[in-house]
Amino acid sequence: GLSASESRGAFIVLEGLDRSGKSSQCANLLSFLNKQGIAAEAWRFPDRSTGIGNMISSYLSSSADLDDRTVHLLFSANRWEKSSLLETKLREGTTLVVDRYSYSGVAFSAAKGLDFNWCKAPDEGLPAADLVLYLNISPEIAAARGGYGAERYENLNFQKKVANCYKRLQDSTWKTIDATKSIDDVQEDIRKAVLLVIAKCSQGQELHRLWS
Ligand code: Z5A
Ligand code: MG
Repeated sequence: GLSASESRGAFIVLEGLDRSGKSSQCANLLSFLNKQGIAAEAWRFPDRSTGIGNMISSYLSSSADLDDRTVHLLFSANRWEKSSLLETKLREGTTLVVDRYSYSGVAFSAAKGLDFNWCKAPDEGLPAADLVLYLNISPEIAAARGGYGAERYENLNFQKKVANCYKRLQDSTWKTIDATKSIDDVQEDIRKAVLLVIAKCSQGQELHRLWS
């Protein structure tokens, strides 16, 4: 683990329903941070580049059918396989802007009907985000945006269940962002919150672990 007082990068996660704008905001945030001279990388989960990520990808595109618990554990394993690199990056002072993380893992699987605490268990002990930016939008407004409907979970009823599960995960590290504003206005709100957390982490804020 990281001792208090050691300067490090911040672990920022963007969460929210499908089409809430996470990927667009991550890309904008990364170029903003880099322009400010802040060392930062953009990551995303699932990381489809690994062997496990490949299995997840074919499941999401519906070309492979997997049991719900099996796919849940694959998503979790996909985070564990990246976790030591993730910690190394933070310790080296790199801020990570991460598009989805364990919070998606729990929200999506619990929305399918799996037990909420069972869903949390495999991610216990992973690095916890310093800041979770929850891009808040109704499933109806999100569905009206481009590209909706291509993958497995993209239907209104399911997205409503996901939103309820996200609510149960919120703690003091979460900041709710109004994702119905324009892309630029959402980005403004995100930058303010992110710069504060980056400053705290550079002063040595301790890295926490899920789920504490
Ligand atoms: N999943 C899981 O089950 N378990 C896990 O552990 C994890 C994930 C980690 C793949 O995710 C699926 O995996 C996902 C959860 C599940 N479920 N599904 N389906 P993904 O991250 O690969 O999903 P995605 O396809 O990249 O996109 P997304 O997340 O659905 O969208 P987004 O990144 O939030 O939005 P966007 O791509 O930035 O924007 C969407 C569109 O809206 C685009 O046309 C934008 O130009 C437009 N947009 C964005 N912002 C705005 C604003 N402010 N106004 C108007 N229009 C906007
Ligand atoms: Mg996305």
